[in-house]
Amino acid sequence: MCQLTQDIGRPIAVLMTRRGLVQEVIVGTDLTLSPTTLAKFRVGPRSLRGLRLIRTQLHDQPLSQESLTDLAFLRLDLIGTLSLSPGGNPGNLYLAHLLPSDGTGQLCKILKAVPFHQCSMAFDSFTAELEAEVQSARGHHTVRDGTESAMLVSASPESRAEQEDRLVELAELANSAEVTVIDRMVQRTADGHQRYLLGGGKLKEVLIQTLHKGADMVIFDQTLSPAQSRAIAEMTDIKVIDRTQLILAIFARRAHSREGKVQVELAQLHYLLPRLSGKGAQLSRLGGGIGTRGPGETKLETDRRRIRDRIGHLERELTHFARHQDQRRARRGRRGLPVMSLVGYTNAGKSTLLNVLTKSHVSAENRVFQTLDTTSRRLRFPQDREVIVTDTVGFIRDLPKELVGAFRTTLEELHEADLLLHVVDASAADIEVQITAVIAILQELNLNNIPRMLVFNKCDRLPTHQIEPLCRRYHAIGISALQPATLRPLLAELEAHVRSLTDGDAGAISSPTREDPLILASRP
Ligand SMILES: Nc1nc2c(ncn2[C@@H]2O[C@H](COP(=O)(O)OP(=O)(O)OP(=O)(O)O)[C@@H](O)[C@H]2O)c(=O)[nH]1
Ligand SMILES: [Mg+2]
Repeated sequence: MCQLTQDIGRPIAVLMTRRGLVQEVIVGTDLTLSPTTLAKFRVGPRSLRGLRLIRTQLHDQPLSQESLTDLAFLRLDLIGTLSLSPGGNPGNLYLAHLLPSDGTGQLCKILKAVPFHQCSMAFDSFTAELEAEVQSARGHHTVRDGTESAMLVSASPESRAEQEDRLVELAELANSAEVTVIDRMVQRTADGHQRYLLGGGKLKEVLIQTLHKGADMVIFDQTLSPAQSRAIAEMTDIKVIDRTQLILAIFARRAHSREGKVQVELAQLHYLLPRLSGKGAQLSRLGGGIGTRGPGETKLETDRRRIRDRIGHLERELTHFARHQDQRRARRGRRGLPVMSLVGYTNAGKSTLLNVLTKSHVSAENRVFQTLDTTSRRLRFPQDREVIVTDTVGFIRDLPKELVGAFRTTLEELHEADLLLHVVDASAADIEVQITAVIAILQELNLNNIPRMLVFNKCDRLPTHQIEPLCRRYHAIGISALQPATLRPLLAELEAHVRSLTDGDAGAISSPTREDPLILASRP
């Protein structure tokens, strides 16, 4: 190699396997590897690529920053530069290798330069040991067997603080999908219309950190356009998904009823369809989502047409469900019972409230999107008045449009409500954001002409002196679903409303809520 370099006056690089088989020879300074090589030697989480790169250089100098970036980004076993001594003989050898993630942030180690003929490194045993260390290193994170881990990334023009707030919510979503968060990265970008959502160099940095920390995937808080998804998949082997896919994955896990499953699969297919022009391997990463749920790899081998057919089939199935729902509603309507629907941000405590109001046992847990299916229960007031209380899927800001579309039938039930109880987690840090997000979705669903009552839940978590002023500011009724005694004012309010409905006296909602712009006393 040194002789040839001397002859042609340009550096030469060879890329070889652990057994010493040369895979590529690159002449010149541009070290871009061919996609065929990269596809043949894929790098998984916590592994090295199984390739080492040795190149010559005309002048004796240490490894460049670019070489070290290549080492980290390509996860090479080892990188080395061999300098030419005068006369074209091998001179100094500069070597560097990756380091296992140990929490120090140190990515790689540069070895002391040695004259080529004095290099005593046994590559075989060295790489085997290094790979073993890399595989066992997971920093201080414990990731349960069979689950995945992720690096969370936000890249937007919003302030750092705003982005960090959003990442808190993204981490809750990840938690709900049983994905362990390894680390978070925030990047302020000028505008979101880039090839990769964030600059190419920054993306490389994100991917290097993800590989270094041994995370299984990157989750972006922002929606990746189909073009961005494809561009990123071309650049890396790592699974890169966005918030929408994460939410879809949670829904896929939680859907129990046939109807719920159909709705989720529809949403996933609608998300996938525009992203379906990539090649096989990319495609599987795009559609893979989390775990094995969602349209799996085998299904993805089908072409767009088959997916369209499937969408058509599922949509017909949904229409069938919708018809059944109409019948159910008609039955209920005949009984003439008023319907009160619990709506609100996910994890606000809707199911807990339904349970305590109606002495039921629907599942309520500290996990976003616990509820997907609608549940209806009777609530009996003294004087024999009865209402139906329904609990349904929670909302979240920037609810993926694929989901709104797919959950139309579930959400359509809300049109039957005589009153919407908007349940809010009063202890949430971003209560205003959550309220606004819910109202925006209600508007989008054309539900804003149904009378609405604002209920601040989890008041037990607030200092007592804050509860009253907070509720007054928003014209809300404060409760704690965990403390039944606190429900009295709410029950009184509800009963008054029911009386107004059954007695036809629409104005019976008592003050102080009457002037509340959020509460419309009656339907137009
Ligand atoms: N401290 C406190 N916790 C509550 C209260 N109400 C509910 N929670 C807790 O909040 C968590 C979420 O409650 P859920 O009833 O599942 O909330 P949800 O609105 O139905 O949530 P999704 O179905 O995921 O949209 C659970 O861990 C509840 O125990 C409350 O008044 N005080
Ligand atoms: Mg619930």
